[in-house]
Amino acid sequence: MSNSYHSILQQAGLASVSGNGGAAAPGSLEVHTPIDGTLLARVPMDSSSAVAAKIQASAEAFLRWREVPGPQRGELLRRFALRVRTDKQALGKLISLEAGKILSEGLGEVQEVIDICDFAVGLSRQIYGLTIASERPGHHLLERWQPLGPVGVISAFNFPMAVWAWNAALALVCGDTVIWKPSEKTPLSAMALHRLMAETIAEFSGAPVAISQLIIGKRDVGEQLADSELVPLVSATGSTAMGRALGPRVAARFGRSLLELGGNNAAIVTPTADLNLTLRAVVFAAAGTAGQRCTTLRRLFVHRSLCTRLREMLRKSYASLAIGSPLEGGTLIGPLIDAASYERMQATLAAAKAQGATVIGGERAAPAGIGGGFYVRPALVEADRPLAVMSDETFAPILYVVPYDSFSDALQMQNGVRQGLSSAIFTNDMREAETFLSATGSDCGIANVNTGPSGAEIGGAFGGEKETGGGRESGSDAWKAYMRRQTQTVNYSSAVQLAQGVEFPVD
Ligand code: UN1
Repeated sequence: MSNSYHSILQQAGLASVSGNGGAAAPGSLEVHTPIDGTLLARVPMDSSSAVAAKIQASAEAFLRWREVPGPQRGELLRRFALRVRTDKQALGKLISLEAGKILSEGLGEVQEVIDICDFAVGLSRQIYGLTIASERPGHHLLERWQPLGPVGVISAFNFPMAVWAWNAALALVCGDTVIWKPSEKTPLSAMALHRLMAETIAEFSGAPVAISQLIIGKRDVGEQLADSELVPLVSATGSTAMGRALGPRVAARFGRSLLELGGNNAAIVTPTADLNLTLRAVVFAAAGTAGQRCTTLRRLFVHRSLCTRLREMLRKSYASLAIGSPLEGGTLIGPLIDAASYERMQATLAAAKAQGATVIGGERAAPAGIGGGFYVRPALVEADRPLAVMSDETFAPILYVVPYDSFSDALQMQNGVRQGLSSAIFTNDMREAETFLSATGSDCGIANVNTGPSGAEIGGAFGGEKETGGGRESGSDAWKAYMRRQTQTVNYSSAVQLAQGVEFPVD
């Protein structure tokens, strides 16, 4: 392994799992960098009895953690965020190395971790309930939020730190404990971040160390979390196929799931759009992160009067995108995560061609000095109407560009897919913008005006409708998903009074 990779692992506190020359135990998890395929580490996986023990320890830790006052729980998150700030560079580089994101996006992801912790610190003093008007004299009706229990968090490779943090920061201040199963493609990012949390907890008196657990493994580990009656909530980010398998398993035991699944995000470009602004926003949203965000822009509907012009602008801009190692300054497009992802992209482009589209780009790229890795030139797919292939999410940089004639057609095309995560409109027409944001407009969880569908701030609730799974994480009142709602009635009169005027005289 190159010295630079080794030093990234070392700076992130992972020297012990790397650099052993591949002499690790059989059956352990191999981690390769998507940059050039180098083996970074062989990580030990948790056996099913180890997973069961961690779930049990989490359930026991919950019994103590739920009694710690909210603001003190917030103090734990404040201290954790200080550590993350100190290690931001090291963690950002590790994300680049393990997930292939360009450094600025790796650092941006660590910033999301910090931001949600700050949010959670504030939240820890704002877990408000309600006082409700009682229909009975001398009665007090309340709604109160109680800690829920151990929360399972299953995260995806493309946000190997932030997705856990959105869940864990809220869950921990809500008095829950957390059991994290990261993607098997990115366990190192999880180990590095979780180590900081474990150290923070160890130095924090009053917090049992088991309130935050990390389990490394494959699908069977996720299934164990899904099936455990000790885990009242499983929050899972990943493909729709994963959610379709997981959701019913959790529901079968009446557990709750919070699902963030596939997106198939669109943007509409109307005649009054500022084209320079639109171009910049579209190229980041569609090609940034090599098309591997669930909020990535995949479908662009452009008013026919602008379509030729915007297609030309996009072709020119795409041709100049710097493809290469995500660790190099100046690179805008890093590698796809693996060979399977590359194959799926090529299959989708072949299908688009077969359905009559013109494909520009999409071919494998070989950045100078890198032997290995699956780099691609981001693809533009120009079609005259929506194609069958556009109804599925391909987790790669493919942007379909389709003209529209009437605004209502554009809206219909944008909403006409099974997924409902994010959406955008580029316009300076107030009526179009407001219609897009109205009940008859975008049907997605996120709707933006003059900014792309990706790169959401943590302050808003994050998630989407339809096959995206309906879950909401991160800001706004998403914290309520991590708590148990309790309606409380207190009778401070000296008489028994039944609701609805029911009479039941007893001697
Ligand atoms: C994801 O791709 O899984 O809005 C989440 C964004 C990020 C989150 C993406 N804040 O692009």
